[in-house]
Amino acid sequence: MDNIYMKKAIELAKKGIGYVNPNPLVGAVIVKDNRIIGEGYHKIYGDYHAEINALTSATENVRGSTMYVNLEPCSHYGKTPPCVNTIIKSGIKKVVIGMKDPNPLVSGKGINVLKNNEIEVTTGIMEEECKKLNEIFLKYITTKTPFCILKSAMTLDGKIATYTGDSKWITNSISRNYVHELRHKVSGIMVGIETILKDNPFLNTRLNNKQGTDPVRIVIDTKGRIPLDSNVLNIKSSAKTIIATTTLIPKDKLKLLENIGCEVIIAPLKNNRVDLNYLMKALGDKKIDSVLLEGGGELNFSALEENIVDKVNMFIAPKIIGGSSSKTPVGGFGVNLIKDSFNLYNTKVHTFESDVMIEGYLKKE
Ligand code: AOF
Ligand code: ZN
Repeated sequence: MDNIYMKKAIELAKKGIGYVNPNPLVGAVIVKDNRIIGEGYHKIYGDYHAEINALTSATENVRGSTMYVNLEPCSHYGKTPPCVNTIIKSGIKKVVIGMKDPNPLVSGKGINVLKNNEIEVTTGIMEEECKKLNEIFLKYITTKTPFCILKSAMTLDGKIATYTGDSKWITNSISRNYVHELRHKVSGIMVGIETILKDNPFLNTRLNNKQGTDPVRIVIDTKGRIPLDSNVLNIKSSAKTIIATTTLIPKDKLKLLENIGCEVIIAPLKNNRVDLNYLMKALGDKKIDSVLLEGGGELNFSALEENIVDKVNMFIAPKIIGGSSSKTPVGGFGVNLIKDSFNLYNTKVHTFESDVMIEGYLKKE
């Protein structure tokens, strides 16, 4: 039964995807005599926590009941008072927790407070699923740098465009809708200047079935070459555009960009390019907890080399286009030997009709 109610809490938590960053996805269920009498989730950043929403929704007195929550209830005064205080006052008898809160402000303290107040606590229920659900939060809260997902789409013969540069579209519409779900989920989307010059993308979220949240657009532009009429600089969006550049940007171009409301980050140079580790820290300082890296190949290789990538989502479409000069998902210099490959762990294969997507992590669990 514990797993059934925890699954329900996870499902509720997922409703917050795209609205709560950089906070965690949290859902809570209150159970009495094997019946759900309350449920809630964290709906929007800075608003009530899941536990409070579940308690408020209860259809009967919660005294003596059990709360299921995917993340340890908080014990600190943040934007809201500690959830543990409200739980204790409510008369809840038992709290079943998916995972300990990695937030150093909480990290076990919430569990201790509950136990010290004669509340029975069980932890680690569906822990793996709970950690996966909050993989962005886990990375961000412990490192203050964004969780980075490298996404690319290629043909069966490993190309991202034909030799003429045509790339619309490699994958089918279901795969592309999934990518827009990803854009909705993350706080930032990052591309290199070559992608802007070639494709002039909008980098916004366009979902079939609902209004999505646009991620902050981040363009890596070492020399400040971005044209002022680029779509990313002119799009109507609630999210801003950040140009990550270096001192190689002409001063007047910097002024022009700032004048049109663009945020500019001047990063140090590393191998004549934007220092990506510096940039990740700077983005973390701006509360960007996650970045979807949509390449192209040069930037993708630098990102792997600089060790900023956490996860890869590689789409493969059953098409063959050939061309020795056609671009591939990861360019740059490449590694010398197979033993130097960037290996993926915990890989999973997803299918979107005839497209395949391989997901994997750069670090071993
Ligand atoms: C949430 N929603 O449902 C739970 C959270 O910034 P604050 O004051 O809202 O506090 C955020 C911290 O509270 C968060 O980092 C996590 O440690 C804890 N639990 N946060 O936003 C929730 N349960
Ligand atoms: Zn809380």
